[in-house]
Amino acid sequence: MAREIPFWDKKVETASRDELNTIQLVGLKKQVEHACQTVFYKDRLAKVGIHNGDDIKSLADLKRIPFTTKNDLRSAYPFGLLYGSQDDLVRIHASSGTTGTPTLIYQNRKDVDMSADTMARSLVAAGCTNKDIVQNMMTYGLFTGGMCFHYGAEKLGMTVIPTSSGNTLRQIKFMHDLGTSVVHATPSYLLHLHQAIEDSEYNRKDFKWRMAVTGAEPHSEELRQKIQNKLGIEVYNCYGMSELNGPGVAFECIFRDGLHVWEDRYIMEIIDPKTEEPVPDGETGELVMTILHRDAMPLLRYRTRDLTHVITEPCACGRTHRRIARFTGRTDDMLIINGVNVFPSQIEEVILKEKGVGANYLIIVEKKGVLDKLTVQIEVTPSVFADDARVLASLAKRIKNAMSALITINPVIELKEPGSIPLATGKAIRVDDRRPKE
Ligand code: DLL
Repeated sequence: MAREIPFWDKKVETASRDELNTIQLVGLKKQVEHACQTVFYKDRLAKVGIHNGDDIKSLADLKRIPFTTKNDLRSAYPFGLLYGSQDDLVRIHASSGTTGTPTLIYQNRKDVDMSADTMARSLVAAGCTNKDIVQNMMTYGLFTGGMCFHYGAEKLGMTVIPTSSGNTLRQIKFMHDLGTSVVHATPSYLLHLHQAIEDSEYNRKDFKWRMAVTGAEPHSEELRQKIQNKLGIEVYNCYGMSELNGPGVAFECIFRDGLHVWEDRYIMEIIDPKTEEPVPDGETGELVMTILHRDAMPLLRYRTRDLTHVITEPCACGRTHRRIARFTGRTDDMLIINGVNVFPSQIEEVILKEKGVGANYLIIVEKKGVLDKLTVQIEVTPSVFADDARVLASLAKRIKNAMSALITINPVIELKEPGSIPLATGKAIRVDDRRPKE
C-alpha cells in the first residue's frame, strides 16, 4: 500500500510558483523595511539606494542588496542587527565555534513561534507524528540544535525527552525504558550509539526506535546508508544553521531524496563563490539565504559557505518548495594538500565503503619539510582489531589505494583500536590541521 504523504500546512507546502513568488516579495519588502531600521543595514542599504521596503518593487531587486557574511555579523556584535525593542526579545542563541567574537541570533516571541512552526513542518514532512517519542541528543544551550528542535517537536505534539548530548548509557536506558521512536543526533553520535547498544546489556530488538533526524555536520550518503543498515532505522537529513534559526531550514520528506528548502520562509540563491554570480540550476555553488520569517533580526543574502546544488525535478511528495542536494562541503573546509583541493567528505566516502571500519576517524594534515603530509586515523570494529595483522594491513592498503585514486594524494592510513580516537561531545572533529599558519 502506498505510504500516505503527510503535511503540516498543505496549502503553503504545495503552493504554486506564482503564489510562492508573491509570498516572497511581501516577505522581502518587510525584511528590508526592518533592516533599514537597524544600525548594521541602514547605511549599507542607503548606499545602494534602498531606504525602506517600498524600494523593493520585485524579487529582481534582491540583487541590489549586498551580501552579508559571518564577519559582518561579528562586526555587528552584539545588537547591530536588532529591529525593534530589546525588551521584546525572549531568547538569544549564538553560533557554534570557539574562537573570536560570537555571532548572535536574537528572537522575539513571534520568532520563537515561527521557528518552532518551521521545525514542526519539517518533522511532519519526514513522517513524525504526535504519537512519537523523540529523544533530543543535540546539545542544549547556545547551540540551536537543542532548543530550536525541542520547541518544534513540542509544537507538533511529540513527547520530547531533552537528554541533550553525551551520557550514552543513560541515553540507551531511556530509549529502551520510555519507548523512544525518534532520535535527533549528529551522524557521528548515531554511529557511536550503535556501538554502545551492541556493547550493552540491551537487545536492539527490544527498542521502538524507528527513525533518526540527523544534521549539524557534513556527512555522506554512504554514512547514512551505513547508519540505516546497522541500526535498522530510517535516517533523515536536516540542514540548518544558527544564523537562520537553527535546524529545519531544509529537510528531507519521506522520499529522502534531497532537502526541501522552505521557500515561503527563505529566499535561496546558489552562487559561484568567486564571481558571486548565480550558477545555473543543478550546478554546485554556495547557498545564500535571505530569511523571511524573522521579526527581531533581519538577515539579507547571507553567505552560508555551504556547497550544494538545486534539484530541478519535482518531488514525488507534491511539495513545490525546491530541493537541494546533500552538502558536499563548505567553501571554507576545503583542505589544500600539496596544492590539491580535498574535501573531508571525499575521504569519508572512501572510509565508509569499507566493511570493518568503526565509528570514528580523524584526518591529520602536517608539514614535513616543504611538503604536506596527510594521515588518516580510522577506528576499526572490535572483531577486525582482534584479527590477524595481515587482515589489518590489507584493509589499510585497500583504503590507501582507494583514497589516492580519488584525491590523487597518498595518505598514511593508521588503523586504530575501537574507542581510541577521542569522541567530541558536540559536533565531530574530523580534521586536525597541524600546519603552521602562514
Ligand atoms: O548546526 C544547526 C543544526 C542543528 C542543523 C541540528 C541541523 C541539526 P551551526 O552550529 O550554526 O548550526 O552550524 C551550521 O553546520 O553551515 C553546515 O556547514 C553544517 N551543517 C548543518 N546541517 C548540516 C547537514 C547547526 N545536514 C553549519 N549537512 C552549516 C551538512 C550541515 N552540513
